Formats: sequence, C-alpha cells, structure tokens
Amino acid sequence: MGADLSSGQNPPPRIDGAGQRIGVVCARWNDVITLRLLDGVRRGLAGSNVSDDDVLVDWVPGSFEVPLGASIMARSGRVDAVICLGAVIRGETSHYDFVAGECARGIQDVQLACDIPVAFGVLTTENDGQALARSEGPGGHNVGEDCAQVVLEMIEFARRHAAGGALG
Ligand code: DLZ
Repeated sequence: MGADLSSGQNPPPRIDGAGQRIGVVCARWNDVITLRLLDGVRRGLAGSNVSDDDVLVDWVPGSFEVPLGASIMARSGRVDAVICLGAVIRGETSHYDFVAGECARGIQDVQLACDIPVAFGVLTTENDGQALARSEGPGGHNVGEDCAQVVLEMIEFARRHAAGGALG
C-alpha cells in the first residue's frame, strides 16, 4: 500500500466532537482485527470529546454485509456519521476480490445516497501481519482511530458548507 505523501503543512483540524452521534458497523469475520479497530475508533472519538454514550456499535457477519448495515444505521436517523470496520485478508481465496470490492463500492454508495459521512475502515490486506500492523494499540497506527478523525472532519465540512461558510 502506498503511504500518504503528507507535507505536514496541512494537518487535520482539531475538532470538538461533543454531541456528535457516531454509528459503528463492525464485521464479525476476523474479529481479532475488527475488535482492535473498534478500540481505535473509541480512542479516537474519546480524544475528540465524543461521549461513549453517543457511540452506537453493532455487528454484522462479514465485510460483505457491512454496506447494508451502514445503510440501515445511516437511514435510522440515530447517527450523524457511520464508521465501517472490517478485515478482508487475501489468504488463498478468490472470495477476497469479491468481498473487498463489493464492500468498498457499497460503502461509497451508502455515503453518497444517504448524504452523511461513512468512513471506510475496512482493511484489505495480503496477510494477517499487515492487518495486525494497521490495527495497533495506543501509540501505533490504527485505521479505526483514523476513521474517528475522518467522520468528525466530514461532519464539520458539511456543517461549514450548509452554513455558507467563508471560502479560502
Ligand atoms: C466468506 C468470507 C471470506 C472468504 N473472507 C472474508 C474476509 O476475509 N473478511 C470478511 O470480513 N468476510 C469474509 N467472508 C465473509 C463475507 O464477508 C460474508 O459474510 C459471507 O460471504 C456471507 O455473505
């Protein structure tokens, strides 16, 4: 996977997430990994003042079911954004391409159809080691933690534009 060629000159904004309600759809398949991602989500949201009471977590069988879970949550009106968590590990199966591809496409479809932020926290890796490396504990890289920042930033983006915020 290519790295983010970040200049460091445009750091992510610090956002106060107090009062935001965040849904998390978690795939049970490879839950050793998705539980680690969920820890990262909780850590990231708590670090931005989102109360744990405002985090709604629910489980689906596998990553293929994540888009439907996200759609149901997004349409429920109970959340301001959804974070999707899964781990599709290539292994020996051609299922990988179908599951990973349909999951990614489905999540983007939900985001555009429902018009709320839906973050793609589904790891697609060649092996277990890569999945473990992208779901580390405090201080390490955890894609779930990235997703917490992403949804709060996109909620703020939508708010800014709805309010006719200043350009430039
Ligand atoms: C079937 C399957 C396979 C082979 N691999 C994964 C995987 O690596 N990660 C994952 O989240 N789910 C996998 N699944 C399960 C599918 O997502 C789905 O639950 C089943 O195909 C039933 O629709």
